[in-house]
Amino acid sequence: MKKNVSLTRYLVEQQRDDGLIPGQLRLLLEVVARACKRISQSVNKGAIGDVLGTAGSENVQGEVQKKLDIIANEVLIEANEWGGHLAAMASEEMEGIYLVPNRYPHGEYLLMFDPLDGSSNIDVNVSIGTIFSVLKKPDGHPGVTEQDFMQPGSQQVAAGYCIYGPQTTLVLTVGAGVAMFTLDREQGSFVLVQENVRIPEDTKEFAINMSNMRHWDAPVKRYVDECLAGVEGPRGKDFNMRWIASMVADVHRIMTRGGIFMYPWDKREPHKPGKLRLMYEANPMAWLVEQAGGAATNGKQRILDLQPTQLHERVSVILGSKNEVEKVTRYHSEA
Ligand code: P6P
Repeated sequence: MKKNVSLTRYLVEQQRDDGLIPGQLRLLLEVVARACKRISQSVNKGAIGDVLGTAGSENVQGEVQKKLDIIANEVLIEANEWGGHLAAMASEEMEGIYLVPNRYPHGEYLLMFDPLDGSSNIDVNVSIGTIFSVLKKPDGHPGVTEQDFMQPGSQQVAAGYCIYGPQTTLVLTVGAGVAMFTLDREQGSFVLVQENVRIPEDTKEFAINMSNMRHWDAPVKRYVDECLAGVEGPRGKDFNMRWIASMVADVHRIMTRGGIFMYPWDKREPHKPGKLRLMYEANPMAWLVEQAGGAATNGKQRILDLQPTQLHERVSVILGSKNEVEKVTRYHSEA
């Protein structure tokens, strides 16, 4: 891998060499990266920057908003609205879509994001992150409506996340594999640290919130029980467990060393298909994982094949090492 390649150079070379990144999309990705840099600066200030704690408001999901949720959302809106590459945006923190104001030029892309995922970890200094997904606006009609966003994850043209942890690292795909860029604060730019990321097809590490065990469906219980049975059980090997309760951090671990992440449907709120959001959490993460050789289903179907009907719809998520995801999915089909 070439040394000291900036995100800009990487994107220019990808644009020039394989044409996967049209100029407008390259511009969009650079703007999102710059916004993530600014969010990282706010996150890193913590109490010093008076950015911790709640904002005293709730988002459309009825979740208490943290100050940093609102800051991150505003940074992404302000950074992206004037560039001319977007037609509209959508965010976990906003009920409806955000149309680019008429005073700015409009482009052909739709940007969705969870501006700061893992908010419950902000005040306790545990890694959090920004997740984003890019679609193309459907042709054939002027203006943009929420219906234009209702595209399956397989239609994404770019997806990524930025994890604000010991390093600030941007992880990105445009459909030609996954690359990772770590922020060099001295240069002020993201530097390529890994390309062609591969997730091992097998693993000994599973991630799920075990406190919900009594609410799980039988296939999930069967899978986790077999992991817990260890080397004496049907799996013939011992497993380790991790749960950071920050999807970006749990997924980054899987992108780095393999594993399986599960936030499945459970009996607590049976009318909801799951906790995580399809459009701006599950879809971008599912594409990244698949591009790195992993798999992602809702227990029954490939996540990227799901046809969305609502902007903030939820979904059951099982993703990571291919052979483990296939096992859990098979258990659902056998149930
Ligand atoms: P629980 C964070 O709030 C989040 O949306 C994901 O980042 C994370 O994986 C999950 O919820 C954690 O949920 O129920 O374990 O707190």
